[in-house]
Amino acid sequence: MIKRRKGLATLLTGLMVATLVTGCGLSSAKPDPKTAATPTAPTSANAKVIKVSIGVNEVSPLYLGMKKFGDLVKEGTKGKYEIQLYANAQLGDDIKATESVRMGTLEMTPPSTSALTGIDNKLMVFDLPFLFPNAEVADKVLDGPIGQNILDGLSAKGLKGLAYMENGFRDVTNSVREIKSPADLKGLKIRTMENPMHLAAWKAMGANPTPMPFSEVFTAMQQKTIDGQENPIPTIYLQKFNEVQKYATISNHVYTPFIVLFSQKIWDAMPKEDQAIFQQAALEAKDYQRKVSRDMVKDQVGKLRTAGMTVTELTPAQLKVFQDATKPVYDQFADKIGKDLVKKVTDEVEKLSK
Ligand code: TK8
Repeated sequence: MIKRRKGLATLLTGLMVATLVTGCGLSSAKPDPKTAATPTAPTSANAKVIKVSIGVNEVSPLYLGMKKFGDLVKEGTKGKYEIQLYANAQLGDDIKATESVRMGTLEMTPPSTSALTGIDNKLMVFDLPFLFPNAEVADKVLDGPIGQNILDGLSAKGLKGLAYMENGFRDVTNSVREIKSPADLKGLKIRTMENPMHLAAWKAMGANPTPMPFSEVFTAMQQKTIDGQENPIPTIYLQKFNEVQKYATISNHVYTPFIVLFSQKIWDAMPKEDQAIFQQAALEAKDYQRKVSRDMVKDQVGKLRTAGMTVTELTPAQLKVFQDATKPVYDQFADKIGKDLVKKVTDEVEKLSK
């Protein structure tokens, strides 16, 4: 719940202001609205605290994006709210943190959409392999009516969706061998997010997929209970996966959004003018965060090579083999997602890709 923290100084100030404004104590006269003291701008001691659970670390594009969000909210509400960021899934991994937000015991979390398919199957449309050809098309679909409609539908599930930030195009890493074709994946234990389509796609590519929460991935690779994982370049580099992975392949096999979620219960109790500031802050922070993420990808591929990883870039022909291997997943999950939504998204992507 939103908690008010009162420092003693603020309490005294508050009491003094209350005395002046309400007329109790020093004066019994009804305060004259023209001269009544304006409420003091909240200091951090009495700001309303909004806690945010973030699954990745403090140098990730996501953390930087949520910090930007917090700065914009603090500025826009003149310090009435304080956004407190908790990195590395301290308050729970994607699924657990989202459940806390739904219950209203946590204010916010920005998980990967892939972790939420248990809440709303429509989100699985973004897990369709090779759906988006580039980030510009992804932005247009996510920020357009299709993405907004999915955000709006989450309200019925106790989640106020504010915006989509960028997790990004996912690439596969492993500690066993260089991957140039699905055949190279044979028998490799590849960790996936807890999402049925990801499991199916990696099975279709010949791997042995193992779902687990993100916070367990580094240790599992270190202990070799899994051979590899798949995530965008900034996650691979900034979470130091190069320390436990020798090979990376730029497969860009799917684009994952992060979805900025607020507890609907807590949102509904907020003044409308505060809601508007939060919503605008999320939209501005999203644009900032996507740029941070894309700038990082540009130079972190080279940094992974400098750190000793073999980073393989696929030829168009090699990429097509992966695309063909994952095609059956579209039919396999069309009913679960909703055939009309799949068609709407693929038609929109085709139109935007011309
Ligand atoms: C972070 C996760 C993560 C995701 C994954 O909250 O689980 O692999 O890509 O980074 O959402």
